[in-house]
Amino acid sequence: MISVFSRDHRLHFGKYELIDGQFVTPFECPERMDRIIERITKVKLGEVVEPQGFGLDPIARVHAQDFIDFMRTAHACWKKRHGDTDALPICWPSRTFRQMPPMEIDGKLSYYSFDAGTPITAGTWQAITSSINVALTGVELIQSGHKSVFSACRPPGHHAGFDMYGGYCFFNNAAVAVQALLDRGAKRVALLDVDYHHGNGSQSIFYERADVLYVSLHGDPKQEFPFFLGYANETGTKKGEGYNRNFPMPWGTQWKDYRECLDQGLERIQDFSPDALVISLGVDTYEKDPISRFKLKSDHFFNIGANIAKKIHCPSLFVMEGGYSLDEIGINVVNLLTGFLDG
Ligand code: Q9C
Ligand code: ZN
Repeated sequence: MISVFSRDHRLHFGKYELIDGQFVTPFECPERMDRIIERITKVKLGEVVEPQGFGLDPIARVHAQDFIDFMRTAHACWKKRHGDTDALPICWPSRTFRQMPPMEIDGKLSYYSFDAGTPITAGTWQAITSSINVALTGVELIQSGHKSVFSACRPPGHHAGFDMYGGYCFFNNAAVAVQALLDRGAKRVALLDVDYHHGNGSQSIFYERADVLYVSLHGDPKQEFPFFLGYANETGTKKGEGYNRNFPMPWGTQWKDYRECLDQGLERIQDFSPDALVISLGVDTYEKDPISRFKLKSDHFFNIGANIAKKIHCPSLFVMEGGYSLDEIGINVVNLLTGFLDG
């Protein structure tokens, strides 16, 4: 399988995220991607190519223009006020507050974000635009005839919505890829999200649409981040009614139960008969993931890949999302991709 990768991901490296009542070095760190690429090279999965540039227009197909402008200028504005530290929000426009972006950078960070785990740094803009280019180069390769492609996106994207960032995500790489596939002629695209966390951004972006089917397997939001989206009764609305499918699962979920949900999700995708499949590929479902609570073992990632390949026969773009166990992230990602190729 061909992979797309850019070293620019290293330019995003926050110093702090707020977790369990403390500021700690972010789990979402550059070493994650280094480990993945090391493993791809070691097992000779296939060629690794650099991304092309696509500009900002494909991002504006999914994200608000004011949000894109905010992202481009956020750290420079922050630096003027506070110096070259991580830009982090301090409060949120919760219930009963006005929903509008204020003038000052501190207020803007609060308005556009939904958590304090997603620092904006001096290199974040370059890293997130590069991550989008990695996804879009994947689209280009799919359209030039590759049956499957791995886009080694970092930072990840599935928590990012129309005008909202958080959960380590800024721009929604998978959603931008889905929209690009549609803009280039696909009639229906399925987005399968196997990251441990619900992809609230991806769900919201496509919630009213019937040309994109979103299927997600994740930790139950009544227990797990992002807490406020991802329930089974969220099925889409208006034209999109029936085109959103959530499989929330409890802490401690093992392969046997996970597999049943995966099969159901894949059956729904089969019925949809998509022209292309995008997979939001997170491996934070792994038993030793430091921030997650599912119990999948490394071998089970082969099975996930193989089950996808057995049931869905259309061009497939894998877009990297989460996974935080540094020692096994490369193994688990490559197991899933290899399982897909062998399946
Ligand atoms: N105690 C992705 O996997 N922090 N984002 C959770 C749990 C945020 C994960 C805190 C986790 C975001 C792409
Ligand atoms: Zn995740």
